[in-house]
Amino acid sequence: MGCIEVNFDGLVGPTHNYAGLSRGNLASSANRGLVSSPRRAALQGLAKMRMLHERGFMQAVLPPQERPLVAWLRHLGFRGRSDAEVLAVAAGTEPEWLAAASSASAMWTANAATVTPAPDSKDGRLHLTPANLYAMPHRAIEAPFTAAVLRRIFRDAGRFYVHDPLAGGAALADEGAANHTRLAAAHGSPGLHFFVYGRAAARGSREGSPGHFPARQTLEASRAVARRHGIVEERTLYLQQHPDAVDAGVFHNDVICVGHLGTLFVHERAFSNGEAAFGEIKRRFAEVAGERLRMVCVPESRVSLAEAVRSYLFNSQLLDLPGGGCLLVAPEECRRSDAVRGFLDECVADPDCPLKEVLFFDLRESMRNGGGPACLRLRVVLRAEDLAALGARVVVDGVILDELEAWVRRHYRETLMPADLADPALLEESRRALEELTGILRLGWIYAFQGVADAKPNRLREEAEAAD
Ligand code: SUG
Repeated sequence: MGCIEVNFDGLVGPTHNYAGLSRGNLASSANRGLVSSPRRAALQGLAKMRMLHERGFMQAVLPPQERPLVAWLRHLGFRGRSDAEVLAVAAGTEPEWLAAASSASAMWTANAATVTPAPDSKDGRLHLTPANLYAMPHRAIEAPFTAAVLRRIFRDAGRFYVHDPLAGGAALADEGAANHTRLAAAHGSPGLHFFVYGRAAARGSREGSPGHFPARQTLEASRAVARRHGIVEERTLYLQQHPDAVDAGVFHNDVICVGHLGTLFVHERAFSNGEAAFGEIKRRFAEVAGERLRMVCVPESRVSLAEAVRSYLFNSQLLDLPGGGCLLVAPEECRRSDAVRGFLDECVADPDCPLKEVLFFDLRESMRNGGGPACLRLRVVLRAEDLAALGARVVVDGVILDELEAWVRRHYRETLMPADLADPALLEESRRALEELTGILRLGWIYAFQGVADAKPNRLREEAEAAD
């Protein structure tokens, strides 16, 4: 099957800010209350998209969500005659809910969904499960809109199947592609899907779980996603995150591991039972793909777990180079770390290492919330003919990137402080920006403020709470 990989990057929203909402995400906690720059954040993201597009990679974009999500604040009982009054009431009584309702966290599209390409599903369609992001309220409210927007884009039911987010509460907490890796000989060949979870809900107890920080993804959620996507059992593998890694700030597996086709770049302390886990990945990959996995395993002695989290080395993108081998798209912070830089220099100089080139990107605005290059993109492997079936203008070229850049410059604030979240002018500006964006991306009306019910916090979330 002739398939290509498309990276869907999240467009940073106009309310990008530092609210310290994610316990266990060290950057989010450390940068709480800092002044953010929504404009710079969005332009940094677009610069990454432009560079990869110009290098010949297929690049697409997903729109920001509506924030502050006034419909959710009303759902939580904050009342007012106008939306501005609702913001004022929330800000004056429980400002943490206003912060949660204002987060631009949907920019990290690696958490938008888990994706199973057509060659791996029993019915031959591309399957997507929007992540319920159950672990954190400011992220859990993303799920309904994510499902709605994915359904707009992947609307051809003969080719694509966008499932509902998993219901069932904490036992089925799902963080999407950030905890899933597909390894394959080629994009169109059958892949090995390895899912990484933080805790097994059925065991109930704390067995193998981190002691300090929350483990977000459950084994049960990963299994449910694999089952509903129709991946044959022989091509799945479930591994547990090392509890020390979670406690060191690895809140998603993509903070410590990245895989692409036949290459895996990983820290030695990523998984419980490290050696056995690596052996299992290699053995299973060889069975599925019929070739050897190229694994680059970074030892603690070269880059410590703490340095890996500080630099976000593994939250890099791996992309195919035309001459063979991989391009690593890494955060700028890696260049500044002697240990990381030294390791990467050696890799690139070694003819046996699959990493052939490294590009560093300044994504500081997103990084301060714990989001590196890999967090910002959702990989979707499509058949060439699927591209024409996409239901919006989301695959970017130079023209669209220019339009999006001008749009950001027209609408986004240079700076934002947590106290600004209650400013009714910010709400108006954000809505004006999103209204215009639906036109640029030809999405049609999709936001709750445009009267679209699907985008509102819906009954799925209430079902989940009831089941808890
Ligand atoms: O869920 N940060 C996000 C970062 C997500 C990164 N994604 C991947 N690793 N794939 C999170 O912790 C912080 C928001 C704040 O504190 O204002 C936040 O939501």
